[in-house]
Amino acid sequence: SDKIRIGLIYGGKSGEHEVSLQTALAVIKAIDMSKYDIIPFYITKQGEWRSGPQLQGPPEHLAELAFEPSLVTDEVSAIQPIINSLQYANVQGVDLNSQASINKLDVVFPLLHGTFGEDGTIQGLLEMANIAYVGAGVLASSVGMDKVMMKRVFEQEGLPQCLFRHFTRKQWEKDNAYFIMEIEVSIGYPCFVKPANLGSSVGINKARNREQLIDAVEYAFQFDRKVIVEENVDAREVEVAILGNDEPEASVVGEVLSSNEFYDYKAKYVDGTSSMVIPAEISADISERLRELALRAYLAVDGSGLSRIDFFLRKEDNHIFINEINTMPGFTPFSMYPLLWKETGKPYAQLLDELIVLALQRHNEKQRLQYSFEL
Ligand code: G1L
Repeated sequence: SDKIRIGLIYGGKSGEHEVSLQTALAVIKAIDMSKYDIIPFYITKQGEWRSGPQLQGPPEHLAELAFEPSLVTDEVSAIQPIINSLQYANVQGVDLNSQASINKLDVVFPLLHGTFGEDGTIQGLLEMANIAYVGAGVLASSVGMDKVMMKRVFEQEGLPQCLFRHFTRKQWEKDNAYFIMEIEVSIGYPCFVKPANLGSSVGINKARNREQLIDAVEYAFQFDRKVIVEENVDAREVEVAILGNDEPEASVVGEVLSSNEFYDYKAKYVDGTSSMVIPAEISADISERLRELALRAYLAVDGSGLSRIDFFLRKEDNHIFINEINTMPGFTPFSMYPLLWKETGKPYAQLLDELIVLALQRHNEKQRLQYSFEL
């Protein structure tokens, strides 16, 4: 057929495996099958790639997306040879374009979260295979995944952020007294301790005193070799959705109401557990300022496709702090990102259409670039 062939990559090794499956199902249900063919690629929790047959319609149950090895069809050849090729040392010698089957895909949705999918690794794989994909590229994905790098980029762009300190495990082991002193003098208690590189809230703790700080740091080091300690701000949490490549657009502002200290992984990704107010009840001035800052943050990390930008709005004086950019936001029709666009006038199916166009545009522009020159 002359339909656009869409690959969906979902599942994965990370803790967000189920969320990824739910997101894939939501995309399959909403996408216009008269315009697109859907080819699913399921990654097991063990990291094994399993390609299913082209879908004829949405499956009735989530479990149908988690293919058993026996159901794996011929199309497993679509991506496995690329993975295999890349695993060989001689990457240069592999002609990725000769893997004809993968090139049958027009666009891929990498619906993966965590240290394998959101940090730029799957994006890099798709770049090397020369396949168009939806969302942030390698650079924006990895900057967005590392809180320290993200904050450096934001700082350079002059975006307002809360106070923070960071260190590696080695630095901490060598001189924790120094870091404790620094944190106590500049940030104070309570403060938040986080692994630098996890998308969700795993490994995060609030420390109210020195003893809790030390415990929280040791705990966070179980999840990353870099840890970041942040100031506690008594604030509302507001978010803006960004869509586009070089000329991105900002949505209306939404607010997350969380009774928790910090809204946890479940509330963040599993829909319905945290309540949202869209549009947020804030003044037009603050809303404009937030949207402008969100666009600057997006351009600063060289975003493409989409991102959700999260802010703190300090209760006492409405001071704005940028918290983070999320290049792979929650993405079911009931998640903040799609709801922000719905309120702004773009329903979910249209959002999918536009993301696909953006992916193809970026890919086509890249094809025109010259990667070497002849003398
Ligand atoms: F493909 C998009 F559109 F770029 C994309 C990819 C991934 C949008 C949203 C997400 N989000 C997720 O995959 C997740 C937050 C559900 C993690 Cl599993």
